[in-house]
Amino acid sequence: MSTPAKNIIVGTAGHIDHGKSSLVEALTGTHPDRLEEEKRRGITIDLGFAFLASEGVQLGFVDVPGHERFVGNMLAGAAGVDLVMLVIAADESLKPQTREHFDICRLLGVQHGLVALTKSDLVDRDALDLVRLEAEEYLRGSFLEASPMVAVSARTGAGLEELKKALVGQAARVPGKDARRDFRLPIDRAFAIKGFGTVITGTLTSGHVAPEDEVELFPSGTRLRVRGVQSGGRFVERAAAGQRTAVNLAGIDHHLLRRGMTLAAPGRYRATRRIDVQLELLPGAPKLKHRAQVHFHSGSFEAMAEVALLGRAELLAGDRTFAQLKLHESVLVLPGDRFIIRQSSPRITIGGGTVLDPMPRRLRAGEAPRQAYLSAVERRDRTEMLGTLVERSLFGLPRKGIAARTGWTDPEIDEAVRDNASAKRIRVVLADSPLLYPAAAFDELKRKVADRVERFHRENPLRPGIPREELRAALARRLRPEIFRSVVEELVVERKLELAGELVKRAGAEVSLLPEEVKAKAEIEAAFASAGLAVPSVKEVLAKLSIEARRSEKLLQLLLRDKALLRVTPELIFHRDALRDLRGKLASYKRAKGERISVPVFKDLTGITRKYAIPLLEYLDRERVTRRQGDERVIL
Ligand SMILES: Nc1nc2c(ncn2[C@@H]2O[C@H](COP(=O)(O)OP(=O)(O)OP(=O)(O)O)[C@@H](O)[C@H]2O)c(=O)[nH]1
Ligand SMILES: [Mg+2]
Repeated sequence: MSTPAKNIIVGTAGHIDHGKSSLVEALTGTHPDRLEEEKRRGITIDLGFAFLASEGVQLGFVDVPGHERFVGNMLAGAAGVDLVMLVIAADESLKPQTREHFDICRLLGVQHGLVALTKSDLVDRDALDLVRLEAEEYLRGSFLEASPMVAVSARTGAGLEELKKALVGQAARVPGKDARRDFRLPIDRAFAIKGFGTVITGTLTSGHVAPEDEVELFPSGTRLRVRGVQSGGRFVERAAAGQRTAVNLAGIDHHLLRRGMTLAAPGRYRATRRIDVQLELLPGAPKLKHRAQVHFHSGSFEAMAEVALLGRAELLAGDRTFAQLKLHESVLVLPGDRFIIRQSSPRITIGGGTVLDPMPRRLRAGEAPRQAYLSAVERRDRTEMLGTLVERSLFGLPRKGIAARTGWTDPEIDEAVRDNASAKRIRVVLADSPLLYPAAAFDELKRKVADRVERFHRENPLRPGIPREELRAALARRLRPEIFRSVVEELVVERKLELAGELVKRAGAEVSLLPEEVKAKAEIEAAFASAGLAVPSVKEVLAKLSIEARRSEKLLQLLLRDKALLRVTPELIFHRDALRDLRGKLASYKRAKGERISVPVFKDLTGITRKYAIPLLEYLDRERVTRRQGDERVIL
């Protein structure tokens, strides 16, 4: 099996008319300008694409317009670039968009590239040397400082072979994009092809895509089916990160798709309009005020945004800070994504930075905890990030929301969860989706629950335990039921608490009575036991006791709970033995006299008045000892 080719995106950059498109054509054989208007005016307006395979490397060229009015289009193409080919015309040297494009590449985090000194056929050796010196000086200290600088002519072909070699050499140094991450493809074009239907194109920035995949469209969240995939102008079984990719989509009209939207793995991410970022202002840019309006560009997306600076009133040229951006439209971005900001008038690039948190809370005073989190994101310390996220979550962090927040793959999420759990920083509580909870807060809850149960026993010595719901209501506001359940369960496992139905009690807790209560309880029971079926009223019995009503009422409840006494009607309570005797009497009556018994006979048999007889018979009916039939009862 041959190793798959390395896929590298090469982006052109440079001033208008400096020969970018001509050079791409000279290298690949494809002229990247496709629009009628481009051909007529002889300038590039929108992105163009071409391909070159050389020595096991697949180079996908993204050719951008140099015109200052089309920097927006340039940005959409520059977003996926691995390697920049900075084009400087030998007869003109550095020009405004040479600088602006190069600034953009730096802000986007491009790490590799080379310089092509084009139109070398138009200048003599001295002039060429001068341009070379100017370019070297400009690039000193940048990522292109030590990169190849090749003089070429698209017209004569001079230097082209050397340039190709240099490109392949640089491509070998690019780490490339990660096909193992989850799928994401920012859309840069959408159109329809007869016989195929809707097609979108873009630079596949992560993961891979294949026919029949389900994908999610952002920001709308629409789920779509991939019908076919092309890469480098051919149908492929699967396209991987780093490739220019065309995706044929089923079930959607191409008018509903636009540059700036994104296709991504389904069910993982969420579009956002508020993001926390690290923001950097270019040297030489005008200062940026708190709440300034800017144009925001990320991937192929562009929208207006308001910049809220964290903890300062303005940002000066060359400075960097944490900031929160409020976008006028929704976008899918993930931590680590780069972005550019431009001002409205004059329309120039003023800065850019890195997305740190795509789902931050609204800005408020006292932002120290946010800065701690943002610093962890900047360091790309996943364990710390997750720990901080969980600690900042008020009600626990659902496992299923982490991908949208971080862009991590499932194995990465699992690892960060494991690390934090084994360091005892977080607790994993089982729920529909596992819920991550700060360990310190969990332990605090355990203490609170144990204390609350303890206090309940102290204040209610005659009650066997606190009802679950009462216990929960006494704890933190808006505590998730899963957390509460898990706290109680753990205390039960640790043999600190016990459950009895809906009651929670201290392990081993028994209702403890004072000597006078023990006596009173016995008196209540005796009063009913000695009365047989002709029971006294509850009031009467309790009134005779030497303790106050509230306590005697509780003692009665205890007797009822233990089933020493039974409540037959709200007013009538009988002793358990009296009712057992009654059942016995009915059984022997049935054996001796048959199964039918009338109310008068029942009264005679038991020696009680109608006042007790009727409620007792109804009780026996309910208990299925007897069944009413006309005026009589059948003993069952
Ligand atoms: N003599 C000479 N002319 C060139 C060379 N390369 C490009 N040109 C000419 O320069 C003009 C601009 O070339 P393009 O390739 O369109 O320039 P570009 O940088 O793509 O321009 P934009 O995309 O509009 O920014 C065209 O007329 C080309 O024929 C070269 O190596 N030598
Ligand atoms: Mg061009």
